[in-house]
Amino acid sequence: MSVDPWNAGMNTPLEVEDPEIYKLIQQEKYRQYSGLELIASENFTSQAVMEANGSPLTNKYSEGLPGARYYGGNEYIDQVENLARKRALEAFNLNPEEWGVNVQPYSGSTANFAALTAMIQPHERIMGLDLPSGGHLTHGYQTSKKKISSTSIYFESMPYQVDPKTGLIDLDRLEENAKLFRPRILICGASAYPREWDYARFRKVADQHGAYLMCDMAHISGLIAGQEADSPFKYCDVVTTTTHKTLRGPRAGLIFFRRNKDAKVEKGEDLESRVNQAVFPSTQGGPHNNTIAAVAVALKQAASPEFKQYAKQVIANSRALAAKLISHGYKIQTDGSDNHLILWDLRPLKLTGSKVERICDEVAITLNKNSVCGDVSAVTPGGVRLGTAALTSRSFKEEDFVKVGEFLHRVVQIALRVQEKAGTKLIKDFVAALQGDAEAAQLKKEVEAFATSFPFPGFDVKGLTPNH
Ligand code: DSN
Repeated sequence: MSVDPWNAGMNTPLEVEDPEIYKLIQQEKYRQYSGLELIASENFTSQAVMEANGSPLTNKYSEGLPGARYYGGNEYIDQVENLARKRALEAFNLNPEEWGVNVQPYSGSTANFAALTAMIQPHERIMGLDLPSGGHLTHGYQTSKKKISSTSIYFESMPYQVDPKTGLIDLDRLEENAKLFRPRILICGASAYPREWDYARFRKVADQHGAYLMCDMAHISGLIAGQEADSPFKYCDVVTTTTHKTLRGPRAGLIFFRRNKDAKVEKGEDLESRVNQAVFPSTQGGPHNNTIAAVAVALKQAASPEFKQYAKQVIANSRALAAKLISHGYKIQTDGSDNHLILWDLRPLKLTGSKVERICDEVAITLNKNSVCGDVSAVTPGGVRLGTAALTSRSFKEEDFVKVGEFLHRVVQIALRVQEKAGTKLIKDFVAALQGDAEAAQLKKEVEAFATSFPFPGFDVKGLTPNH
């Protein structure tokens, strides 16, 4: 059968149709496989999740909710979204009489903005953990010069912080400041906080001001689903999460809301209706149905007994890595970790996070620079953030993380030597001095040999090479 010219290529595999993009995908696969992935917000999702994510569900518009769409043809899409909603509640052991969930947010930032939009009016007040203390941009981040996040542009924000001496959230100061600021929403949850949350205390503070308590559990939602971290659901009114960090799904967001929160208000004005309206039509258009299907798959996996074992191992690995770094005399914020992440304070070594991140990139270790408590500038943070979720998905155990700690120790030795050679503190001189460094090249070889000796989930790594 002849093909119309405008349809040429529509049934051609990617490799043939667009070799440039195909090659870049292959190279990125090799990078993921051959390196040590320590970014605390990343993970490796499963083959089943990726199949659903790459499915023809991407072709469908379905604005609205199951059973009440603005477009026809949603018979199967409704079933997919209903399954995702049911599984989301099951994964977190929630009673559907008490909790509902919207599974349409495109990601964590949009979920958070929609959640705030649902609960309060523009210019009402929010309190979240300050970004340099480990909070997320969307918890109201602003600097003294500029309102950075839309959550500080459209709402009035006052942060709470960690105690610069202990690295722990200063709850007494939070409570004191809340008495002056009188927030309408108190936000708990963070992007870089290695310890458990005292949700009961947060609830107490919220109640002193008749405020909503919202938790952004994005980083630890997999640990909560695996019942290896305290659950915020007992205390919160709204809980948001991304689905691709410790939860190990595709990139997306969820908003859980209490069904009985505003029992006395008129139908259509209750929290459930407001959350659903805030997602669509207030802040989003058509849901990404392929992603919602992939989220449903990930949530099924997260409810399994094996996932509980995974969550347990993630934490055991994090503790093993923290202990290894401490054994080398390094400073870890809060001196350890209760979850999947570690904040490594490099300031006692007179190194910056940017330099260590740069060398790690050179030797196939991926992590990110991060503020540590007491940092004055967010532009040149004094530490790095490490996470164990991704490598645990590659079957790394405690002893493997001890080896990762050894590699990181060698990175620091190289960084100190290169900094000395550079002669200045400037990153450009540091990068120049790193060029052609034989010790870094040797370390990269060893890191890659180590990383490629582990299994890789989600896709076939056979035949992958650095160039294709
Ligand atoms: N960018 C994510 C993180 O790294 O924590 C949060 O959105």
